[in-house]
Amino acid sequence: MSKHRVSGPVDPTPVAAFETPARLGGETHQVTTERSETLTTNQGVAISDGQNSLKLGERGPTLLEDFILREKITHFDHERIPERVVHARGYGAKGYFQPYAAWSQWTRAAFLSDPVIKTPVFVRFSTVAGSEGSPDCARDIRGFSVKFYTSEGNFDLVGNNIPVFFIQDAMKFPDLIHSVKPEPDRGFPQAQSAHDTFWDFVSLNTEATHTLLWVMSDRALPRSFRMMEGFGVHTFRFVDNTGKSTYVKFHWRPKLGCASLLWDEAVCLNGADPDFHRRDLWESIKNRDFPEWEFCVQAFDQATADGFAFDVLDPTKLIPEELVPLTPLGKMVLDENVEDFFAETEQVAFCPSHLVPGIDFTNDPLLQGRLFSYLDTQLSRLGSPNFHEIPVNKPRCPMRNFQQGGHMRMQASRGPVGYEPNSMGAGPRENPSAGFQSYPRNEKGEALRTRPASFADHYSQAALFWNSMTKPEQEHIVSAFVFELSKVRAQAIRQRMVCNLINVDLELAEAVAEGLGHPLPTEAKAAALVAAETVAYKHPYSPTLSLLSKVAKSVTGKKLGVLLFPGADRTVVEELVSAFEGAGARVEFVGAHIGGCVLDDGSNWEVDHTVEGGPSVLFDYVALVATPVSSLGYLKDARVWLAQAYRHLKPIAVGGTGGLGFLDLPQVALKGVVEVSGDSSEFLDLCSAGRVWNRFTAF
Ligand code: HDE
Repeated sequence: MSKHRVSGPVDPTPVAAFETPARLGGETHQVTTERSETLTTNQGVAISDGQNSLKLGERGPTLLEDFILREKITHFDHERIPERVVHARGYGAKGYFQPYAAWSQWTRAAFLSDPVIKTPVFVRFSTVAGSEGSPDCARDIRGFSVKFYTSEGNFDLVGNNIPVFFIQDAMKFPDLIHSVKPEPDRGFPQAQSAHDTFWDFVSLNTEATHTLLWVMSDRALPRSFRMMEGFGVHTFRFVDNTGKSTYVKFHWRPKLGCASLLWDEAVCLNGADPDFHRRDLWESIKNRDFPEWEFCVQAFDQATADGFAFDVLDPTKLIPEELVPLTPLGKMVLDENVEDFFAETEQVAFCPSHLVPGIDFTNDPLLQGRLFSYLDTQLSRLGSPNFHEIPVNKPRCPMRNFQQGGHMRMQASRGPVGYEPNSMGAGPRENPSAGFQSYPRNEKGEALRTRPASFADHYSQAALFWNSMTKPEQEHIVSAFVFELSKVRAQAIRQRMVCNLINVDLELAEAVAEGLGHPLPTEAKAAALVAAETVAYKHPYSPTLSLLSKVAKSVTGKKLGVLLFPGADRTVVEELVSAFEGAGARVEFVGAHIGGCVLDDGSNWEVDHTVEGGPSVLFDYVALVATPVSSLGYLKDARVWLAQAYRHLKPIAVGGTGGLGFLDLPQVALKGVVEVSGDSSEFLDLCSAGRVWNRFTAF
């Protein structure tokens, strides 16, 4: 009960410091006139007046000699750097990685060699298509980038929350991104794939079909970064001390399980709180609810790879876990928020080419292109080949070579020798045993611009994904296709896309066609069915692909919103807080006024939001503690608040003297709605089970 403060009457005297409520991090913001430090220019010169520029006479022109004004404005003018061309909208946090055991049977990487080693990490989550100021809850793939500051140098694992990608060859990346970004003539739509150019491109490039199914699924609407899986996508290699190579696919598994938003919820959230995901991450770290992931690999050898009906170098394919199970290698915990968003999250520079000994690339043609692209993009974004000297990018192990000069060079050269080898005994030397050695691949062949035949199957794994979904997940995929394609102006594009879907599943294609109101052309149907017979690879069902199968049966890490009415029963309020906080959830209060809500015992209960500022969409579960004497206007707001939660299939509790009668609903509609009084265990159980999926079948 301790965290929820009950305040007395409002003190009208001004205060020198204000606090964010304990539940939101309990920060103290100082508003003090006492000077602890002197304001200075960037040259360290103390500033006597920071409010007025230097003028000739009281009402005269500003003088050019005002170096303090010019320095301040010049710095301000240059505050922005180019945003990332993709993944511009992102949020970072810091933490550590620790292996569960020594993994030397697979890799010589030091950070995986001993369970006592804690390696610091910086992680950045992002959306792909939107610009830096776009909303968090857009339908999109999420970036999941991890920088491991290992004792042997930085290892960047720059992955996504979806295990496959749209294209097979780096050559197509600029086209893909141009198609999803705002159309160049009009500059919109922002952060959306629901427009002609994207669907034109992906319907012409059928290799995108598998990833499209993922992006139309609930995976593209994560509830929280903390409840999202991560994937390295490409096949990488581990290399051990003897030079033996083992293929690996990297996976991150969230400790809180997976959870996603409904489409309508995401749309509402983008208005109610465009920072929903970043706020969620920041608040949970601030509250010491540290997000955690298990780092896992699917490890396999060449013979196993040769036995698959797909090519492990094709980034549009995953390896079903039934074929190669996951081995958890260790855990990553994020326990520190960034101190300065720009210095860290904006300036962090991830490059898939940042490897450490013991890890190596494969010939995946998408990965090969990325090895060039990221270093190149940092030069234009951060403006200097010295971006590795920015603290967030700097290795935490000794770093020494003979590179010199360049914009914003920080590191001073030592002595007269700037080259190697040298005979003057100066500087670092190569280290053949500890140094990075590329895996000695034995490659030969002609220089060709071609795609291997082993990359030609574009549909089998899309079908596998579709078949592995539960009923609600399949319905969401259909609705997403219908929504997105309904925004496409060109009918031919809509038609082409629906015809492609016949190759995945006839029922899927028919459902989308019906939603759009376009009948499926009979010839396309017949041709696709014949083609389906010739598909080489058939893996009918992989339960681990379903997100719903990974939802944790617990309220831990989730949020309960309690709507309070004046005169609400304090014992009910306290019971909810103790039950939900005890189970690891957070509880926030919504009231008519931000100044608090007076409860039945006369105390003033602190609230976090007004009804308008705290719509029910912000919460996973909602409760209403009502009284029969409530004001009519507020009652109307409360009904809208609840109706939205009801529509979003959220468990609902109604407590206090108002009781369930308040809702004025027929008994049959009360699916997932319970009454709470002295004991909220029934409500807690309901919430632990997740959304009330069968609510609408109740009618
Ligand atoms: Fe990226 N990608 N990408 N990408 N990507 C960038 O690098 C690129 C791809 C991913 O939090 C850029 O620093 C090419 C796959 C993430 O800072 C850029 C190709 C995957 C992030 C770039 C791909 C990713 C980026 C933009 C195809 C999942 C955010 C800014 C050959 C495995 C990193 C930057 C962060 C960012 C290029 C494909 C993930 C332009 C050319 C596949 C998570 O360099």
